[in-house]
Amino acid sequence: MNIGIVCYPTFGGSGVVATELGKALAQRGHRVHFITYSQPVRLDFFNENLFYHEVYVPTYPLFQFPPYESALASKMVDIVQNEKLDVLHVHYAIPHASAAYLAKQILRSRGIITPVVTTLHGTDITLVGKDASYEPVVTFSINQSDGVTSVSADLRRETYEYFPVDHKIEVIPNFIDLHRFKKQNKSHFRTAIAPEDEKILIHTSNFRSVKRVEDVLRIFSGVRQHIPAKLLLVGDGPDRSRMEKLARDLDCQRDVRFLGKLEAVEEVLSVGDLFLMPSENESFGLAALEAMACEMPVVSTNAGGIPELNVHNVTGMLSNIGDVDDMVKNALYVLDDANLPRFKAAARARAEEFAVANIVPLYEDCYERAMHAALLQTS
Ligand code: GMT
Repeated sequence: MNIGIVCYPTFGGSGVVATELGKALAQRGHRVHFITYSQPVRLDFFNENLFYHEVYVPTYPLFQFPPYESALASKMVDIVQNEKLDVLHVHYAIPHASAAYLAKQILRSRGIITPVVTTLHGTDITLVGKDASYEPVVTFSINQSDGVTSVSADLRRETYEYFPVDHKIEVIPNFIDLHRFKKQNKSHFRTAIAPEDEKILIHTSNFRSVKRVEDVLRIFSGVRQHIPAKLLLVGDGPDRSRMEKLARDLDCQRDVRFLGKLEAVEEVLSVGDLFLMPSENESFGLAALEAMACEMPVVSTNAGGIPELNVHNVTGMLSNIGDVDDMVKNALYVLDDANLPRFKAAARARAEEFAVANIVPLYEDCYERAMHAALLQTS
């Protein structure tokens, strides 16, 4: 198949999933064309089936907001027509699904049928999409797609609850490259971080309020009152300096390291004993899946789609949002040497269920059905 993928190319779950999907599809023999405003961060190797087309947004003094959506739709038209794409797969509804709708109509006027698959990733529905400024466009473009997927059953439920969507939504969860994400021998790194063999807790995120990084620090502070421990924080974002201050206020700054954004996150995850995800909302929780693949159990909230990944008392533990005391209790339970080995093994085993080979064929089937649906509409 000749597939076009549209996504946000920077760090962030939806862009990572889209890029990894494109790479996996290329390895399975499909030709994949990325259409984005800059090179996706994980698209960092050569493969004869992978192509990248940059969306250029010309600016003009009149434009307070350069019209990205128009430039994107025009680029989609160009690539679909000239590269003879069979399907367009857009990740994150805003503004990709509506730009795809526009491109589809333009192509149709030229006699070209273009099936569009839209994947909902989370905040495009739970945070941004619900806003009245976007809702009508989001609803319309979801309903106009030929295939719609969501990354968890919970996100599908939320979409039906908050949007007048009459389209069937198929759940296709996030997936993981188990060859890249596996526990590596990083004993020198572990010794440098935890010279007294302290337990290592890890959190990775974009440091936005939905991640509740404050709870990460409070959980760590509570754990440290009972056992020696270290905390590694990977990522960066708006809340970082406030969190650095909070670490000092909680007097645990000597045991907390802010590592910033990292490409090789799997190397850090390889030294961890417990992953913390106290998010307010999380449609799936890709960061937790990456940690689990590296044999880290997860103490998380039961928000959104997290329980569809993290199985309570098997791969980790679940608590209500904001219940820091419960998460401290759960973390101590998981980290107990009598429990930790079984949690670690179960975390990896659960992650293996989300292997590329199990999930990517679901997208291939979805493309086939979308192509069929688009053809039916025109006959
Ligand atoms: O987590 C983020 O804030 C980034 C966000 C994104 O859209 O890039 O991630 C969302 O999509 C990921 C991939 O499908 C999911 O694993 C994340 O759970 C989801 N984040 C939220 O729902 C907050």
